Amino acid sequence: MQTLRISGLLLALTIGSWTNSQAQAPVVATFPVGSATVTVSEVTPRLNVIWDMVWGPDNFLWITERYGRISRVNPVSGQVLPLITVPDVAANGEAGLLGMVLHPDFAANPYAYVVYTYFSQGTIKEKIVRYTYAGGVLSAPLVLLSDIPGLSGHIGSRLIILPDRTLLVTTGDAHLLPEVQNTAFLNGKTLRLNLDGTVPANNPIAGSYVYTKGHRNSQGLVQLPNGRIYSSEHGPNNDDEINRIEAGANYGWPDVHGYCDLANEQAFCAANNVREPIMAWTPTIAPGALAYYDHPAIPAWRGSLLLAVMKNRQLLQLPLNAAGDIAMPSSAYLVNSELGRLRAICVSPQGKVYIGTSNRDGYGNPSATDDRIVVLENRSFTPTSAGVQQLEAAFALAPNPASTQAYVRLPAGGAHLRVLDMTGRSVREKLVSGPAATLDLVGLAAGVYLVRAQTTDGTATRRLAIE
Ligand SMILES: [Ca+2]
Ligand SMILES: [Ca+2]
Repeated sequence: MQTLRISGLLLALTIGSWTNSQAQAPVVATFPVGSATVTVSEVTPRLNVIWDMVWGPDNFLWITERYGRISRVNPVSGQVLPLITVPDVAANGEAGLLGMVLHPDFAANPYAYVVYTYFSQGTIKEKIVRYTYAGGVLSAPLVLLSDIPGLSGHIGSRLIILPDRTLLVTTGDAHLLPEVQNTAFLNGKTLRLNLDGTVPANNPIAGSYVYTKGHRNSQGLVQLPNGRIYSSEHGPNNDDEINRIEAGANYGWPDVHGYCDLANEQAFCAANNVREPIMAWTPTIAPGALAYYDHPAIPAWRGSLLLAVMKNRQLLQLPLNAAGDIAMPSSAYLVNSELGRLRAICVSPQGKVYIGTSNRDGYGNPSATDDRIVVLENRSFTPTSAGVQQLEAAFALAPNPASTQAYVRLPAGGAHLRVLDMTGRSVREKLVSGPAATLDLVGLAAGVYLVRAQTTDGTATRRLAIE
């Protein structure tokens, strides 16, 4: 029995009982992913444009609906527990209540951060507000940043909190194109804030919230455990994008669409140090939220971005290579399924993928039960022992790619390390008795290897590129 105390709310839950009750939910679809079978079943129906969905420290889904409501959803029973309907949300066209993130130390700092549009002197603006959770409600709004140029479309906006406890926020261009390349304006940017709303001292431009510029309408944002940040972005009639977000970079809009491949774009890109997307789609697909999957429950998805897609009605798996680029081919699931437009996505600690549909957003054909949350899971997966979970959590290699040596982090008791080449042949071995070691790589040819750590509990494997 795992017990969590959160803001005076005592939640006792037994992980095992979930699996049993979840298995009884009616099946919407099944499909193969590698050797696994993924089963899709409904968690809860009759919501209204699920814009964001995050896994809470209480093991509930926390969701925003675009018209303004924030709720906790029991992932087992599907029960929706409303927390608040934000009173000043301007839900107009694509605008409304958008992204949400919870404080990573929620027990000590029970805060939900949301971004939404509101009316200010007759025009739509966007703001970032912190709410405090207590007693089953969100209250005490604290505005961190307001007056971001807004509109009824092209307003982003997804939030994440980085390990240094700063907040990243994507803003859309709000159709104010001359402002997008101008760092004096906050639209068409990724912004970085301290959690009290002040500007971080180490932002790329002193005194400015702007972290990156040149974005059109970014509605997906995720950081991987290795620190890399990815965003998804809507293009016009061409060039939807996946970008690697790096401090101070320029992503080209509106002068560059997708890659720097046209003559006029090449000139602009060279003069302005434009960062090209790592993937672009023409015709467009309308990319929604991004998640990162790296759980053993669905092995063929490990190390991949998962992208919820609206217009093209599918879930895309974008496998990443060691350099952080997308390793083609990508795989599409739930294409034109009865679920329709997919917008919100999150992965639970048990390796289940939760998706929220967006059929009531004005672009879809909603059914009576839309919008819905569904869960994608490998029902045959048996969670591994606590020892293997500790090994999986601790085992890490750096740098990656490496050249002459790699530093290895392991559980306290160490492990037997083997470096395997792509034929599975062991090319180096080392017995390690503590939580850290150095692997000597001198003499190994450049390429991709597997590093396997074996303990008495089991094994874990990581990819290592040697350059
Ligand atoms: Ca771009
Ligand atoms: Ca182009």
